[in-house]
Amino acid sequence: MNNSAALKDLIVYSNEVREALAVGKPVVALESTIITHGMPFPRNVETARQVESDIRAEGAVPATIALMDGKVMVGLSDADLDRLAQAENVMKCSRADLTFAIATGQYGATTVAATMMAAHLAGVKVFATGGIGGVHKGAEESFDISADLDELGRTPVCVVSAGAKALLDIPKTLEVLETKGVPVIAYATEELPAFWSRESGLDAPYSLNSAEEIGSLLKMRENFAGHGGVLIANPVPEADQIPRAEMNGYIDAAIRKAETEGVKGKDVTPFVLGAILELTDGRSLDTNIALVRNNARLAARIAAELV
Ligand code: PSU
Ligand code: MN
Repeated sequence: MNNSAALKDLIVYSNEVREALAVGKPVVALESTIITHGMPFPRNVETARQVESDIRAEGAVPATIALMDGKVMVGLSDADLDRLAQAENVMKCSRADLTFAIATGQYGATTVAATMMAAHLAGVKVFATGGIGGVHKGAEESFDISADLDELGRTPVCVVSAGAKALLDIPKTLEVLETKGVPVIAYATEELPAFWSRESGLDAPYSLNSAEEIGSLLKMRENFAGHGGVLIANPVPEADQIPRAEMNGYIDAAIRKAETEGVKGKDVTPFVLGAILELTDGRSLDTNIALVRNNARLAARIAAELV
């Protein structure tokens, strides 16, 4: 048995997801790091439930992915979601962490990379998140480049995001995505969105204006052997955004705080997000929730094009 077959055997589907896959209903994968490391309790669980119901309202089925008791959960019950959201010391799991979390039976929240792996093995082609990890500012010194980029380069899942957070080096992130062969497509805008802000100051490599057009691109891409993922960058709704100039001030301050406190490695993103939450008096969280919901709705419409 090869490794991916073994990982596949560890998948536990919720009844709703199993039935949806069996009858060919659209399914949208959701990550869990955003719940455990991206947002504070209880708004994390409220948001996770809200996003699931947004997906159902569009006629698709949500498949929130997490690691629990040595299994890869694809679709969480309400009780599982509560257990995960309230558990202490949940591991943030990217590709490098999956085996450890599974082997030791710990609770693991999956990042974009790990969620893509599980979604692909489960047969789920579309995944909604907030923002992807990328090349961190100062990566030329720290070498901090998210495994999300590598996964996008190798795993054929469409990731619907609100672009890359401006706490990353967005131009370098785009360069790496290009190197890894990942089409980056802005939705209904020519400019690459930057998570909390609709603007990044950078042109998006490509732009498409409907779920239908994105669906046909994905169907075309399936014909290419060895293709990896596609990244959709969906701008946060105007009414919910924090403009770029204002956001840059908060981001710089939060990164300085992380440096002063010596935060390193996989702790950097959660720490900086927490610092930004404080600096914006909670406004960044409202924006984060709005953009995840917006991405979930678009992902559901894209998933409907693929069935
Ligand atoms: N962006 C957010 N909240 C998050 C993340 C990104 O607003 O919680 C998470 C995602 O799971 C993403 C991960 O895949 O951070 C990237 O972490 P790293 O840079 O360590 O790969
Ligand atoms: Mn990192």
